[in-house]
Amino acid sequence: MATDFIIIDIYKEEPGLDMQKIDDKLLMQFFETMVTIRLFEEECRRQADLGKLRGMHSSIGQEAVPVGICGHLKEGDYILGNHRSHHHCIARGVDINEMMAELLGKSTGTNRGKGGTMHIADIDKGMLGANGVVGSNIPVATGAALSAKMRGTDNVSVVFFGDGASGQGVLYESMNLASIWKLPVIFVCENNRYAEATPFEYAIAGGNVSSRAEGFDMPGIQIDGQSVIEMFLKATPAIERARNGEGPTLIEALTYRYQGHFGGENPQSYRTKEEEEHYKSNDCIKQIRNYLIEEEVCGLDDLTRLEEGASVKVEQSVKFADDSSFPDDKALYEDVYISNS
Ligand SMILES: Cc1ncc(C[n+]2csc(CCOP(=O)(O)OP(=O)(O)O)c2C)c(N)n1
Repeated sequence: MATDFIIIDIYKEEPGLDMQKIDDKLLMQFFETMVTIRLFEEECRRQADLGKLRGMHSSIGQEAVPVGICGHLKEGDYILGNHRSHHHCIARGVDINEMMAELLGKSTGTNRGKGGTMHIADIDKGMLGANGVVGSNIPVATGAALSAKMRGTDNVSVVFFGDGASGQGVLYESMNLASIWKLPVIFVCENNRYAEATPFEYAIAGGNVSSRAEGFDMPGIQIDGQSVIEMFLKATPAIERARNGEGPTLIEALTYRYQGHFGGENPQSYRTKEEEEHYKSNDCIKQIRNYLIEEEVCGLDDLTRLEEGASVKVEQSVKFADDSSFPDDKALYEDVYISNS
């Protein structure tokens, strides 16, 4: 079994967990959103098994990362994702009916059924897009941060990418520009231990991503990505720094994907069952569920109500998608840009 992550904080003192900064209502919202993501992803798997949806990358296991970060965001803030972005979208409030319709190729989808799982975008909600090209949204997020700064707002831009994407040079070009221009961007690397079948211990020199921040004169911090409370609280200084015009931060969220790299990948011969069980035993939803009960934030019946509500909404998303039509043939010629040059 691969060694467990060792949480390090090379550049800055690790911010403590001040539970005063997180209220009960927000904790329950986190639980509800994480359950919605999990059920939505499980439903996507069923839809794929029925042959209605193709080639998705499941975010099950990683729910706490965007939920904790997006807990800080307000109107006008942007997020960008990657090929594994359903959890980013739901955490930012994208409508799951429109997401499911998009996944099923229907005209009522976020992208009118023409984008699919790796291109979900909802500009009004501040989700500027998922993207199938690894690393490609990192400079887009940096540009969005530049835009927020030039317009004189205190809005921030967050980009989620994987440990594999941290090998792309564009991350370092973006970090450099963001640092010299003090752009309000938060680079969030979701280190789920593998880029397809390649373990991060093999591919990442130095063994971690966060310490690379030091060379760009910005804070770099590792956060336990299986704890939504840690994700939220420890990301606070990064968000405040960006809003205050002090510049970017690199966050490495230590997490784990439970399913194969893509929908149909099975078995995952590059990792052991013991390792999978190790992470599942520390599951992010179980953790917050136990916390809410143990700390008497709410009762079991409240949690059941939230779970049932999420389940109904996910069921309705399939009905909404099934009842929607596929795009007309003439839609082929819509949203197409022609250059005369
Ligand atoms: C530029 C580019 N190179 C290669 C690929 C093929 N590819 C798709 S996902 C992936 C692995 C990405 O790993 P990581 O960034 O860690 O994200 P994860 O899948 O773990 O969420 C690769 C190599 C791609 N889509 N784009």
